[in-house]
Amino acid sequence: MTHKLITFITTAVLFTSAVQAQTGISVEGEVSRPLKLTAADIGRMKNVEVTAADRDGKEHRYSGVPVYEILQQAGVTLGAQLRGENMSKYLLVKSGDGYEVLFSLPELDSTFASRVIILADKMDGQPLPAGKGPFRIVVPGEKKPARWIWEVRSMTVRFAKE
Ligand SMILES: Nc1nc2c(c(=O)[nH]1)N[C@H]1C(S)=C(S)[C@@H](COP(=O)(O)O)O[C@H]1N2
Ligand SMILES: [Mo]
Repeated sequence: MTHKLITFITTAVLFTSAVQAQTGISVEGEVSRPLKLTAADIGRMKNVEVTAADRDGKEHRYSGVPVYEILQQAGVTLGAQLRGENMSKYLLVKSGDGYEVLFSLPELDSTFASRVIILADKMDGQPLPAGKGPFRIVVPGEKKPARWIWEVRSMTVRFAKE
């Protein structure tokens, strides 16, 4: 191989992994199976649609993966296991711009919560607008969208218990 070709391939590989690192989401902390989810992995998971009002009170249809599906895949203590000391675990979601938001596990668990909090990748059938994606948490039924964290990079489960 010529030097130029090797340089080209190396650059292509580095670029591809940089893009994947940007769009992928890691699930870590108090999980039995840490995950590095690519956009393709997320695309294969259960997809749901919710309707929620944005900051201006305008309703939109958002679709994506229920956060509990992702946590279940990572082996987080949900469902029948969400009891005792596990009741003091929380999920911290981090974004590329340093913004971080917190959820308790019961508000994400389908056996507790009647609303479904999702990791959205579409609004009204279209990919999320530039700067608000590629993945954004959407919390239906909340009066302000401050927890609708965009550019999601990681989800970390931890114990708050002292
Ligand atoms: N990554 C990230 N997500 C974020 C924020 C932020 O600063 N960074 N701001 C939040 C706040 S405080 C609000 S009110 C909404 C605003 O969303 P909008 O710009 O789509 O109306 O996004 C939330 N998601
Ligand atoms: Mo806000």
